[in-house]
Amino acid sequence: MPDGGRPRVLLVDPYLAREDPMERKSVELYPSLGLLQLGAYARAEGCDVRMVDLTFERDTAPVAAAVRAFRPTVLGVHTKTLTVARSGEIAAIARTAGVFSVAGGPDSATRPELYLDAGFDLVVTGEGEGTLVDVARARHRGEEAVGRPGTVGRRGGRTVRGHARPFLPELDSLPLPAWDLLDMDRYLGEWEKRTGERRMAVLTSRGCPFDCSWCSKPTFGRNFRQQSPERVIAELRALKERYGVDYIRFCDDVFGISRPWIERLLDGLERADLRIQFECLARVDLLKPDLLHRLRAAGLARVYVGVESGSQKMLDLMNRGTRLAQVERTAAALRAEGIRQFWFLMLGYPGETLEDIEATLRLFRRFSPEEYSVSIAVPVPGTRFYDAVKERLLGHPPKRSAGGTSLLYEAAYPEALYRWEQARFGLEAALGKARGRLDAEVVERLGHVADRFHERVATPLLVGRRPPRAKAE
Ligand code: B12
Ligand code: SF4
Repeated sequence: MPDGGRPRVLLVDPYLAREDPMERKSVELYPSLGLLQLGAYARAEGCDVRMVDLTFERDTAPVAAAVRAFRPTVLGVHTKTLTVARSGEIAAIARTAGVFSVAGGPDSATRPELYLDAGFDLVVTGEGEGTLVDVARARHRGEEAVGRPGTVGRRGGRTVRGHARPFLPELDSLPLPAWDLLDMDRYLGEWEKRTGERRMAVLTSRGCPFDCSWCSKPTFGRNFRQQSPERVIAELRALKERYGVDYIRFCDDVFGISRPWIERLLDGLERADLRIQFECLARVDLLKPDLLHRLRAAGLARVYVGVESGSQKMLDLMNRGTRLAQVERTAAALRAEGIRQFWFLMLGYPGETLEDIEATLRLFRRFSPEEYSVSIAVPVPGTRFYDAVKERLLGHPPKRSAGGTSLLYEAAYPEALYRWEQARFGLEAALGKARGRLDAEVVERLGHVADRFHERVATPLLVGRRPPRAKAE
């Protein structure tokens, strides 16, 4: 039924940081930029918007309270694999209160049926801004929302998929994220306590044109759009002036895909005299040494690089599109510039043998990145990797899609081998740190003992007699 006034939209982030062991370890507290952007857009389009962010809460009680107080036309939940169970709880709260609930975000876009089964009235797949407002207006007018573009819902027990909604043509037309919907002081205060910096996340683009076999890109796929450098600078300025932000995490899938774009951004930053440090995720093929030099001067403090493997064969099997020579050039240039490097490494991708893992360890040893994460390959639904191994899944679904701490499909070797290999990287990192401090000969000897133990004891014990499978995708 139409309820007068404006459509009311309640956005919910179901993520509870206290339940995430990874978060406790690695301190990455940033709000969902998707929700902030949705909130800003819906408000600009005439909706009354509130947000409940569970990040620092104990349970879902604040959602129930907000539903009672605000009586939303639509309650929208941001979904990730990690939070699927809590999203279901929130759908139940909405249902009990007679409120129309919508799921959106990467997980529900990949498996909408699961969310409909869990009690959501509708799933928004793909870019959410236009669809959320369309659905809120329809509900406000008392109209049916199932079947509208960009949605999946059910009618009479049958699943109904609306047409795909086209992407927004122009990212610059989006309003600045609605930071005021959040407890910004809490986020910034947490960072300040831990690092001394007031850190916030910013996006300059949507999508990624590359095509790595294991990468899930349910929302934007390979469609790649950028904001103008001028718009990015306006956002940085607003964060600095309104909230005292002095450190930015650029959250783009890949930062600085276009060289002319990044040159314009750097020119603009110089002129704006903003003095903000930043970090980003980038590809080794794009980070040319001369660019790194300019980025360093502009405030680049840390780069996340998807090195993934020290074996060219594996990089090719993953369809990474990168060369080992590029990894080496970039790692050396980052070191020379004094920029911290965080390497992502992956073990257990189909086709990988013990020799390939050794090659990765050798590369790691050679460059000793300041930080790293070495995960066991996670077959995420919707990827070519998943399709290649879906007959060999081990039956315990990932609690977190980016966990990477257990083996989720029957790979070439048993899980224990990969866990042991992860421990070897840990040891190697410790030796790398010890190199500058302890007697070099002692460190080398320790490394040698560990290698011998690996060859003579651990590998025969853990690999057993199972022959490695060489089957790739
Ligand atoms: C930035 C980022 C982070 C940041 C900030 C996270 C946060 N608070 O959301 C940090 C580094 C902290 C992070 C952590 C994690 N992340 Co992360 N992250 C990203 C990244 C690179 C960008 C997210 C983003 O801002 N996108 C841009 C916005 C505009 O898009 P969006 O969020 O998808 O929202 C749009 C639509 O999906 C839709 N939408 C979204 N929500 C809703 C809700 C409603 C109601 C509606 C209608 C529409 C809608 O509309 C939005 C606007 O168009 C994505 C990859 C990606 N490209 O999306 C991974 C990604 C979201 N992360 C992922 C994962 C797994 C994690 C972790 C679980 C990792 C871990 N710890 O193990 C944690 C979870 C922490 C958390 N707080 O939830 C996965 C999620 C996969 C999945 N199926 O769950 C992704 C997709 C990466 C991947 N390919 O594996 N992450
Ligand atoms: S892994 Fe990174 S570079 Fe590769 S397709 Fe995904 S987002 Fe793009």
